[in-house]
Amino acid sequence: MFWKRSYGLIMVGLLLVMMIALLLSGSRLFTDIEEEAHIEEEDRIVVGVSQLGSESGWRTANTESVQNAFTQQNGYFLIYNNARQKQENQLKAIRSFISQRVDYIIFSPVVETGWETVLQEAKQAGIPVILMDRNVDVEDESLYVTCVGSDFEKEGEKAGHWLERELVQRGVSGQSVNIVILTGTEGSSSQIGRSAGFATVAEKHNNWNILEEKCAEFTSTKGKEVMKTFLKRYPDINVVVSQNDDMTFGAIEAIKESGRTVGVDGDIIILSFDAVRGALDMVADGTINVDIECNPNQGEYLLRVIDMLEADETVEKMYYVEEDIFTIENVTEELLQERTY
Ligand code: GYE
Repeated sequence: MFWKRSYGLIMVGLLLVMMIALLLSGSRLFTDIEEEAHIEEEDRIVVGVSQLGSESGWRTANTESVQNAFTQQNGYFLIYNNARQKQENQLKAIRSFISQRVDYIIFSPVVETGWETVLQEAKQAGIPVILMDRNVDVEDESLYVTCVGSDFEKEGEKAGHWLERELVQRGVSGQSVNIVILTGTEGSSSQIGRSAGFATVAEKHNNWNILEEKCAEFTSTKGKEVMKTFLKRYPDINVVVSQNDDMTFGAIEAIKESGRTVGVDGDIIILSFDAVRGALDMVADGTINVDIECNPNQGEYLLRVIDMLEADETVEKMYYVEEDIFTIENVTEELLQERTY
């Protein structure tokens, strides 16, 4: 009896000792990993990225490019925030990056205005700010270090010049042409630049009638909605200029549902921007006449800029990414295979 009881006690005691030992070693193990992570983190460059949203295929590709660039293997610790199209969310994210004392702030400004105060705060905290994709409209350019993005005005001009050539080729350059324009987020660099660039070409042609220019927020749903109202209002549209592929997808749906046809063999000419994979497929099959490329792969460029800053080299105020223009003539099977976005 006694033997049995003391055996039981010994067993309970042993179990307790084992559990304590396990707990101790467990927590030690935990601390070790934490310490290691901490040390590694300290060596890494901490980057706070405020992405403006996830409105389009282009944006998804842009986010992926950034996330693939600022990896642990590349020596970075990335704090990423999606502002869901709201400037106030971007302001909040930037302020939180400042209070976390990140090494660099990167952000893609949803619109161009309203950034002075927060940029001043970042400057006072000594944190360099890099703009990606879109630009800001500030008097004091020292509020940001550099911008990696596209020449949106040039993109707009490319669209205009393509249309000039196309009308000549069709032998209708002397006739009146009715154009509608679907614009992206009002006040964003991409909207401002593309509108201005196209307008400079359009102004040279008295026979180009811009029937209406309306915001469809860079989304497919809005693109369809706005195109529907255009089709109801104007029975004689010849050309649609859509400032991104997502709006183009929606607009094409609306046009087809209305019984009209688009593209190379259709009666409405479609000009689009971005050249994401899905749209290039539609260029290849003749649904979209031309797509002005906007390159979302900006991660690599941003890495290079930070390398230069880390090496105390002077950087330029603006870095433009490389961009092409696509029609049925140059969208090859090979290009479609290679396209990563
Ligand atoms: O064209 C559009 C996106 O600013 C270049 O934003 C970017 C634009 C792009 O949502 O698809």
